[in-house]
Amino acid sequence: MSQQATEQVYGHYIGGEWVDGDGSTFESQNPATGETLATFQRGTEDDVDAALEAAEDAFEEWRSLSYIDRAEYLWDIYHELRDRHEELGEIVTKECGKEISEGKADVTEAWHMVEWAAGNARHPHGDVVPSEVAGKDAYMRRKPRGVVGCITPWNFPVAIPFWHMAIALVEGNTVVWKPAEQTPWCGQIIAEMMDDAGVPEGVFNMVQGYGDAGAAITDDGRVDTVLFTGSAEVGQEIASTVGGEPGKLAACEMGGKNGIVITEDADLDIAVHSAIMSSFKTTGQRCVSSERLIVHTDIYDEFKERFVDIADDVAVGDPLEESTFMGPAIEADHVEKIRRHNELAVQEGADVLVDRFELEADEIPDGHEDGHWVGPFVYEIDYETDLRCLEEECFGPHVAVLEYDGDIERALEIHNDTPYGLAGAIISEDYRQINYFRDRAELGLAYANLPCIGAEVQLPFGGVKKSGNGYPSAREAIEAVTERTAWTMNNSKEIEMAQGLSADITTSEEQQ
Ligand code: UN1
Repeated sequence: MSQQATEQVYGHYIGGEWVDGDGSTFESQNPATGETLATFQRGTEDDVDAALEAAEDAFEEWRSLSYIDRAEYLWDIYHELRDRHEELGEIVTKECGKEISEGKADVTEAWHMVEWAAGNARHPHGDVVPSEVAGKDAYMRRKPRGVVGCITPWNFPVAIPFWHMAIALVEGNTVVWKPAEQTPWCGQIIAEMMDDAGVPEGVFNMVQGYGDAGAAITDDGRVDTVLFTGSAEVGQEIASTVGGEPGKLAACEMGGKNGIVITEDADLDIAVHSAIMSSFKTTGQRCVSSERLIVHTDIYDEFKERFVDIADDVAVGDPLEESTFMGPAIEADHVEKIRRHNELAVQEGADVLVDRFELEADEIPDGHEDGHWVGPFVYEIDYETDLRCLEEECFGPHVAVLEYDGDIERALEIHNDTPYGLAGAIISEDYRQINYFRDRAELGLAYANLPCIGAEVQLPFGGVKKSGNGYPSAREAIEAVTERTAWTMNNSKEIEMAQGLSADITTSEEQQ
């Protein structure tokens, strides 16, 4: 599929073939203009069934290849992602509305992950473990789990699929993937890359569609591991269904209600810059975006003034323009969800500092009147423990400024008072405060003197509490798609046991 929208209806990719479904279709739309980009088959249980069968059939042959041979297919994809950087970055921007530097960064993050997974094929795997018994060699070895079901979100429509699939494939699993229904065009392109790279039939399968197709994947007994990145509601449902099935595993990375602690010892330039980036980049639609700024009373007024000044002014506009800071929200329903969160804050007593929810007509670029526009919403509220607006993720440019008085312990109390625990940051010049935050913040991803967005692929990615179980991305994902075997081999002709256990077999005759 090229960059031009066409009349064609794009299908699923199952068992190495492009296939149509039952004829029902859906469209991908550009959230900045409302224009239709392309039409796709909408997957059903039958399509998922065929994809799972293909994945199961392909598993034995795929697992029997060496790591290095499996990785070889991915190197082709790595080069294609790099060669088509500009073009694919634009497609990401057109389909999910992220401004163009973010569209391109999404593609860059994808090839970083492919590079990590394919490069890892040549690295040592597992451990040689000493045995108590000199004649024994013990190793830790890994085996692929089998069929991996991947469900990915729209906000990183190229990067996150590779977080899941690059590692699952190199480790010897086969894959059935459902891209987000908002970004099927990116899904189509990734499937074309797998096809071009000659990935053997059935090893990689893609079914386009909605949550019903996703559920058909995650609920099926043929799936050994589910890799999910997306909302907490769906993730929790998957984790609880899959958790009840012996032998099956779900690695889920979900949302956050991320906070930035700005102490009395903060450098305010760094504080304001980090807070603006974390709250409004990607129009607040990152699971690592920040929705709570926890600011010490000594610097509160100055921080607030500077933050509000910029929030009032950040450039919302055509995401294809390099001068744009924030593109649109993904879809009309999401704009409504953001509206409800803004209203909830007001109902709970918020004092609104910036309300650009309804943008001025001249802020909306020409020809983009049908886009899903929304601007920053900033409010202050007295911190209390049971405020829903401080607990529920909005996933938009919606942020609370909270004043605290006291020491770093107090800041952490407020910071940790959320059901989530994905990403967060501290802004301070005092290393003791920084280290306290590092050790006590309930988070999977923690930053000092930086925004809380922008994790690199070679780091673990994932959260604690309601945010997930910390598997997806790089090394940790290997745990989710493989089984470990503790393998011990005897080099002696005698059997000798550990722990002093007797290996003697006595007979009843010897007993008498
Ligand atoms: C997400 O927000 O859903 O750390 C993923 C980051 C990106 C990934 C974010 N590397 O901001």
